[in-house]
Amino acid sequence: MTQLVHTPRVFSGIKPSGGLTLGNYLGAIKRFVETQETGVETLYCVVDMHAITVWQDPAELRTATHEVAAGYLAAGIDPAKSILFNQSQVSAHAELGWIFNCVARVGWMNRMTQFKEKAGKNAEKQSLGLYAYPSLMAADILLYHATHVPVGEDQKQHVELTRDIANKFNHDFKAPDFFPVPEPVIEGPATRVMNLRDGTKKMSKSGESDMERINMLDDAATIAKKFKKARTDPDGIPETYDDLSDRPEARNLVDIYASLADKTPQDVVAEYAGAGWGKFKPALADVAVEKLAPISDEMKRYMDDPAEIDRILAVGGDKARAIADPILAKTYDLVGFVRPK
Ligand code: AQP
Repeated sequence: MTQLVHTPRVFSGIKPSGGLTLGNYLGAIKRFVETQETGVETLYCVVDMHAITVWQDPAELRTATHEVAAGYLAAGIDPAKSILFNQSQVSAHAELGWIFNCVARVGWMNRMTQFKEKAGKNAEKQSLGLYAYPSLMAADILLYHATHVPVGEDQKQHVELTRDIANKFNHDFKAPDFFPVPEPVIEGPATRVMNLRDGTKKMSKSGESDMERINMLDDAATIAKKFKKARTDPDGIPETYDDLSDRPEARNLVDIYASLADKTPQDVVAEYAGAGWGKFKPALADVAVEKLAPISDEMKRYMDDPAEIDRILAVGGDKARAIADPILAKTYDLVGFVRPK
């Protein structure tokens, strides 16, 4: 239905809440680049307004915004092919986000597992923004009438909530098909890269210990050390991938290898069947360094020239506003807001 009335358009974002991790790269950026090359219209955002849902030191937020933008560019996002910008440059995100706060129901927000995980036992002390985060994310996507949202597994529930918001808005304001009902696109062997110290938790920028994640700016020696110390079990690589189903740490390392090497996890298991970790971990570190070093070198080059990053983001912001402003104006008309004609 959606595809019949809306031209395919892809939106996704990454929040600058710290340095980029291998999870962000494999679960998001690598796939964003592949999507860009299919020729579909793509918008990629540094979602800085989401970052401040937890405290960010202002200077560190600026640096992290530059790092995420540098990560996009270094990995192959081409500003001539994709619209690359940071969220706070397009004020329509906040404006549509407010409308969606009035469409979404408190009960829907209460079901969001990411809030529960992040808030833990201290829900009362979290910012209201952290709780409302998913309706701002719905605005990010629907402001551009995006039809497809490539994300990691952890964001699936938020895209589903975006679908609910789109449907409710279209229904309440008697505007069938005004907002597309977007599809989450969750593909590949690394849709959920796990923490290197605990295979039941995902790898996060803001995880407690640096040893639990690979940062995109880690050097070769650090990458090798982190994989060497990654938690595993006494068994090595089994005969089949299915044998890894209840071995989360071991499966995670195989999945990371597969995604980096552009192989299937089944092929990786077949190649290393019977090998111990003493053989597999150095091979994993080698493939990681081979794939990540050129990206991190390029990231550093961009980060040495923040004015160039700012220029690219400003151009992207102009292009994003050109799509967003008419959609927001139409939304205001549907809601009944009076605005200058
Ligand atoms: N571990 C992961 N595996 C696969 N995909 C991941 N993504 C994040 N972590 C993994 C995907 O990266 C995109 C951007 O995510 P984000 O930075 O906006 O938010 P997040 O998912 O909350 O990321 P972090 O690293 O866990 O940040 P913090 O620690 O600050 O909350 C999304 O598509 C996400 O799925």
